[in-house]
Amino acid sequence: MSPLSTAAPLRASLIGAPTDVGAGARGASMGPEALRVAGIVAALTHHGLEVHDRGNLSGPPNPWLPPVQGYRHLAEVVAWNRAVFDAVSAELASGHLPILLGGDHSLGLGSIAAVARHCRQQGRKLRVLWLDAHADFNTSELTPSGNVHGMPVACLCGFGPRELTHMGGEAPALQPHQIRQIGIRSVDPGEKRFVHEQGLEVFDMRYIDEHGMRHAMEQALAGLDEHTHLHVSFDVDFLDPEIAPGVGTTVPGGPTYREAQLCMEMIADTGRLGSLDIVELNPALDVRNKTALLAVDLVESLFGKSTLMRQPRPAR
Ligand SMILES: [Mn+2]
Repeated sequence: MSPLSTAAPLRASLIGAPTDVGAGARGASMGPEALRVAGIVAALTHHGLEVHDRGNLSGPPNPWLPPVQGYRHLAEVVAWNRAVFDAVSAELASGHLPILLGGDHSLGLGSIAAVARHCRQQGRKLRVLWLDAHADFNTSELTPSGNVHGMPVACLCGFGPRELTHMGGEAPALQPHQIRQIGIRSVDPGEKRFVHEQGLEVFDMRYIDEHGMRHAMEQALAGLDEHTHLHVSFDVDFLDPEIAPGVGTTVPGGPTYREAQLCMEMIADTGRLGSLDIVELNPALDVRNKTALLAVDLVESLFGKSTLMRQPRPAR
């Protein structure tokens, strides 16, 4: 273990994945650059992190075609997710905290598959917080659209095409009990039944209305210990569209600015954050980059307190 007196700064790596092949609207492909323009590197550096911007991954362009057998752009989604899987795996192996700059939320699949494999190899527990307006638990049979950004949680739990469910070798990458979904307020009817069948723990907006964000987060973060890797998959449409208009699939009635801040601060307080996705930011629909600026502001909260409270990471 590192001596306490020489606590090394937390090293984080930004991985841009400029694609919208999994989405139903074009524009999330511009997300990584909008987050950089909004100052994500300076914000994280300000909080004591050593930030390595790895630039952007590359992959196939968006062919903008209708779904084939229930999936839209499956080959392209697979290619982008493989690139994300490899990049996130490499950062974890070198002891860096990967921050995926999406891109649409189908990329959560490659990112979390890499994190799950890393945790299996290291014998660490994994908890995934899925901050989103949507459950993203569709399958090709249930989905009305075929857009794969509505399916990553189902794929991670083993339901989907083999190329996606087996991204990390073993399938399923995750068990439903490892996931907590927060802010959910738009679920397709068939998807809703499937979420219940699989026993996903969901803190939807009704729950947050009735019990408050503090109680929801206490429940979602319960049971973490020093052996737990916490992954946050932050879909920007989690936020209320009044404050975050720059997303492809706005749903009214999301968390307010203060509720979102509290959510991030409570995650920071655990000191367990090990990896992060920031996805679905769509600059084409934003207003003077305000949604990107808000996302950066919230990500600062996600790291602000934890950098002071965090234990020095073991030397590798
Ligand atoms: Mn999502």
